[in-house]
Amino acid sequence: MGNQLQSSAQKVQSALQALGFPFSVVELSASTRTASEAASAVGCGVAQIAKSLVFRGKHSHKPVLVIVSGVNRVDEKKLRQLIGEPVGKAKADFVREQTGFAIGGVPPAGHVRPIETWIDEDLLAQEEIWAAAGTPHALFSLSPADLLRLTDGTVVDIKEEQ
Ligand code: 5CA
Repeated sequence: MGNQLQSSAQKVQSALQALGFPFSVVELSASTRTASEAASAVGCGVAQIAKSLVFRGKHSHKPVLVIVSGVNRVDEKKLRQLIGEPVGKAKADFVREQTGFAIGGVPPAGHVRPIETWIDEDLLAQEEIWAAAGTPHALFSLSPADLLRLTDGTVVDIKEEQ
């Protein structure tokens, strides 16, 4: 049977189970720290990687999670329009405090507290996507429809135009 997961990956696996999802976290020896590394590690396209990026409202200081396709960048002006205040990229310690996970392994759900979540519409064009599962060596796969159910996120046009 499978090997034991590292504790942060196990935290994600347990959270997924508790939320009623059957996804299996897989741990790879290769790095999955970046979207392109993650895509190479599982043999999928970079567009199929769901990056979970944390931003911070500049006035409210509230965390905002944006889940974007691995090939896209978040347009902070579009995010500002959506949440009604300017945003900045969260610093590493804020990410850990708000999600319970370190950058490079932030999952789309299973955080220490609920986070307002926005989802890049481009992810819906994929049949299968892969998301981080707590560590820079752990991922799980799911459909875009499951990502919506898992995160209760809102699908939006959020990418920077090239
Ligand atoms: N495991 C991979 C694939 S799912 C992953 O987590 N990728 S990621 O893109 O969602 O997370 C890495 C992101 O963290 C980078 O895109 C970058 O935007 C952000 N990041 C990296 N270093 C820092 C830093 N020092 N401060 C703030 N954000 C950072």
